[in-house]
Amino acid sequence: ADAAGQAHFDRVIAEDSRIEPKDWMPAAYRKTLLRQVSQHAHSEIIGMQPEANWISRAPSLKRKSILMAKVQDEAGHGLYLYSAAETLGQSRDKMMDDLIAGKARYSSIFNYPARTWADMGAIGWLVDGAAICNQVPLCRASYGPYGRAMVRVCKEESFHQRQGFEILLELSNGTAAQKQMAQDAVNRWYAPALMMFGPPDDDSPNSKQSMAWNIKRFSNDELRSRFVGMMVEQVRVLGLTLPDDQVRYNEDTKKWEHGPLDWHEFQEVLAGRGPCNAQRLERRRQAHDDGAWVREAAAAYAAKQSAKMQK
Ligand code: FAQ
Repeated sequence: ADAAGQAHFDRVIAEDSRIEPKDWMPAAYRKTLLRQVSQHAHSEIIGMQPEANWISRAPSLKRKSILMAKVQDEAGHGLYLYSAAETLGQSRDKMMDDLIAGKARYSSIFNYPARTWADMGAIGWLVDGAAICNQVPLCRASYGPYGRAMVRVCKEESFHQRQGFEILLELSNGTAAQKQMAQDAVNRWYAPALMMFGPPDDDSPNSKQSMAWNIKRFSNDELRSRFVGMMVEQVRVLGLTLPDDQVRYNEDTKKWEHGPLDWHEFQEVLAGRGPCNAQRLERRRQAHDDGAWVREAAAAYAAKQSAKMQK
């Protein structure tokens, strides 16, 4: 069965078609997808925190309702992604246990603090911008449930990015102090946003195989370079600047280049020693404990309903 399964798998990948949950797949394909999709789900859930912290401090009712909607969307993205990961054979409880035990990865970006209201603008513009750039190609990922989840996620992220851009635009056109606050937020989020794309290509152990399996379509550096090109245009409209005087378009390679990034800092954040790692995990543990009664009540209700059905 494995030989036939492998032949089917190889054909599907060669035809750039889709693998579905019940299809045979190589154990390593399942493993790397589970790794990426569960990390992605965790990122959405941990990623709610920097913005949720600002809901009660939003400067107007309109801004507050928009921010609440965005944070709720992130919860929704986490849920579709956990569902996609479950189709690979891992339970949601196990994934959540790994996250709160500090054993699972989530995106480095969410370990940085959101200090001012302008950070809501910078997160939407830069962080969601980077997320879109990375995730649009993932809509074509060879694993069906992941690719399909990405389509809806990307639509919502586009709205998120626009709202962030608009926050920055309004601040940039406000008082000198507001413009400075916007610039300061862009200065702080720029490099961490570039690092969201992962380590440089020659230090990215998973890229080659993931590209061969049509999970990733472009390398980390390729997507990072495209992102810089998008931001260069948009920052002009904002009337702000990128904190990087080495951004340039290389006519020979036809790629955007940027200044050096602090990969030591990236490794520190991945090792759990970023500015907010401990706080983010603690908050998630607390939320998990606080929600225990809801899970218990839902399970008791489901048991009661299924007992009624059997009568
Ligand atoms: N942070 O060999 P590679 C969002 C790890 S967007 C932490 O290059 P790969 C939306 C990597 O896992 C953010 N760890 O790995 C939002 C691997 O370690 P492992 C989520 C990172 O998989 C916005 C090791 O380094 N988006 O949430 C990072 O080929 C606003 C070696 O790396 C996604 O997850 C990092 N930045 O490429 C929500 C997108 N980079 O697993 C709220 C889907 C690398 O072997 C508010 N994921 N590592 O232990 C991907 O596209 C890929 O997994 C990459 C990494 C590109 C992240």
